[in-house]
Amino acid sequence: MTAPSAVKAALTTQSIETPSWAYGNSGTRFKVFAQQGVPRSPQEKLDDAAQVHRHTGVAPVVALHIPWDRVDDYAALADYAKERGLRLGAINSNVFQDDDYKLGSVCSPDPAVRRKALGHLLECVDIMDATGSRDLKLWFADGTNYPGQDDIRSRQDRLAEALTAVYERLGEDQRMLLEYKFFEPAFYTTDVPDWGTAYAHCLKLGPKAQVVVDTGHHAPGTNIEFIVALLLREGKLGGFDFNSRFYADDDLMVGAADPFQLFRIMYEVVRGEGLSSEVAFMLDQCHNIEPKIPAIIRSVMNVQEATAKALLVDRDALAAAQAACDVLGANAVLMDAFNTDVRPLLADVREEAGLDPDPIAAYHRSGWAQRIIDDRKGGQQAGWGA
Ligand code: LRH
Ligand code: MN
Ligand code: MN
Repeated sequence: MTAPSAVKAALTTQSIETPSWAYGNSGTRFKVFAQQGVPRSPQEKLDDAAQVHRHTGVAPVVALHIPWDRVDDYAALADYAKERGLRLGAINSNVFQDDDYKLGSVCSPDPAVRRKALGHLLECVDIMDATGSRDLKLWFADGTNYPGQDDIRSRQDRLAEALTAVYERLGEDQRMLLEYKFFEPAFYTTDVPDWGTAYAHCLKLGPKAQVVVDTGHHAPGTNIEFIVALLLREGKLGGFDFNSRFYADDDLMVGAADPFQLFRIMYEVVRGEGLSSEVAFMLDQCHNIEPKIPAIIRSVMNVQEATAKALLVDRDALAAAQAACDVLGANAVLMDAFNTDVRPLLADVREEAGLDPDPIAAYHRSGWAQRIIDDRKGGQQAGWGA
């Protein structure tokens, strides 16, 4: 059994990156239900992220989405984050919210559109230089809706060309994380639909290109932990976009739909030494109906709980059972860890770090929720596209 002190030590080193867009308003294509007190600027999103970090102690990094978080001075935004005990994380590019991208961005058949998209990606690297961010996250909405609409292979060539140009622009310590998604908004072909396509491109590009696994981007029933194990084994797992799904790309709180799946993923991370590596543990969620800050705190706690359970797996006993071909015994070792209530352990971890053992209760007591409702009057609330 892993010593509780080792489990606690590993838990305090984990850092969970929260997405700026989760603090803003979001919804479905049917309706955005605006909430009171929602940030009106990237700075106010950072103010909220600082509350998440204040109560959890493990969320010091915030991912930005460009142009949703466009500012005149990115270095000043990084300073603003630093003053609040935060740092800016992945820069998420956005080549999907412009009329020009109707037929795709870097894969579009139109060279002018491809140039525009590449220009944006390169601008994102400039922003990384200013913010000190390590990661550029690339997700392409590119694809086609109808058979014959465009040439599948030519689109791959165009993709490779753009990725190569971005790769060559990366600085020494910068990485590009290529995200895949099996469908939506394209419904027939998607140009980066799966880990295999992302991996093939990243492998050709080189070590600074890594795959990002958004847990909501798979067909139902996909064994995501297998993908995680494989990518880690190949040194190609750049990070996660954590969220959960019941149906499609639901972007619900991570661990809400299937905590067992999250545990299995985190077990493969622990098994593959991913906790102590460069893997970025990012959230990519939208809180459409629930209050945003406590939902993000809950998500951070869900990742911590899955990580704690994964760390508790008795790996010696598991290896012994596996070597002895003891199917039921091996499965029992894994299930023992999953069925352990790790909340007291995490409460200890927090108390030892000088935090309240119950981050959500502490947030509610802090008065922040009322303060932002009172203070954030006027102006345009942040949301998808703002
Ligand atoms: C695409 C995606 C990608 C985007 C984010 C807002 O579905 O997962 O990561 O940048 O949503
Ligand atoms: Mn994502
Ligand atoms: Mn998504």
